[in-house]
Amino acid sequence: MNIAVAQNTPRQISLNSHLFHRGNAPDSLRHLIVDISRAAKYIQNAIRTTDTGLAGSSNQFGEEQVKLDVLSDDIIQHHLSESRLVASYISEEQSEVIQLDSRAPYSVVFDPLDGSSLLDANFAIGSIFGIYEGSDVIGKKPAEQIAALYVLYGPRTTLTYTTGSSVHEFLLNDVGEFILLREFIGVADIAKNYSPGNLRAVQENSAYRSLLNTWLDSDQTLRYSGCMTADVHHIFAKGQGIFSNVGGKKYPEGKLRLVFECGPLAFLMEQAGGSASDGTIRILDKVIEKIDQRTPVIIGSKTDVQKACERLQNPLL
Ligand code: AFP
Repeated sequence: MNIAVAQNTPRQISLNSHLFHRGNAPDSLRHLIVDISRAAKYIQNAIRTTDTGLAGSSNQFGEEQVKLDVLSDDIIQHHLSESRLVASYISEEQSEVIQLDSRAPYSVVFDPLDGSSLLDANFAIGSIFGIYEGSDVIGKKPAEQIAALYVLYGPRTTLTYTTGSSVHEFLLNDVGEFILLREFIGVADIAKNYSPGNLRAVQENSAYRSLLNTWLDSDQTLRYSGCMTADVHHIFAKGQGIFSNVGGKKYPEGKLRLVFECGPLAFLMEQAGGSASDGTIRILDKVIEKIDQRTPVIIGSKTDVQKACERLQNPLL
């Protein structure tokens, strides 16, 4: 009798299993991140199937919302409230803190669709999340996050998370499961790529112009998409790079928000060995005073972030 030998299928590690074995996430945090990843699958489907037009409404920053901003916000809200693990959440698309269940263990901050103005151009866009313990985020610092993650909807959909000690990336496969792609992602100290945002500011901000000139005069390569999630993901993917968004006349504090964008991405960047600063202090040490707080940000390879901050403080160096 012939006995069939079992073929070893390559082992695929799911997000859930990774959170359990490597992420050291307590069950409640693991369930919450898996619930968020489920919301992301609905958003990914909505991106493929929904009209990219304007919703006819604006968010708290006065920016026009596209239909998918509103839909993504609804999808995430629904999943957070169904999880029963969220005391309160703050969304970039809403002007106040939303209380869900004060006895629940976590608060979540999120930008449901970062880069949505790029949707019609079919560029990569993302969803960003920060998770805090307790029922309030105001008065805390991003350093107090216990986890952060983002989902990037590009030619492929990926999810990158940290539970506070290392950074791991997952790929959404054809049967709707996030499968481990790369773990223990690292960012080198020296950047070969630079990604300068809010360049309108160089007209009024001579320090930013001086920084830009140092990049233009270097051998570094420009990589800029207009979606912070995609641009920061580029740094994780290539293992080096620097991204900036610095203030000028229109946005004195830069265009980006501490709570929803810079805080979570800075938390991930530091876990990968990079750094993030507002030019003077660490992004993770900035106190969240209000939900619509903007901040300048320089994020990525440590040595280049430090050099960029020095240049912004002293443009005549
Ligand atoms: P939208 O979500 O309105 O498209 O804005 C995206 C974003 O907040 C961030 O992801 C980009 O880095 C930044 O705006 C782009 O700003 P610039 O207009 O300065 O390139």
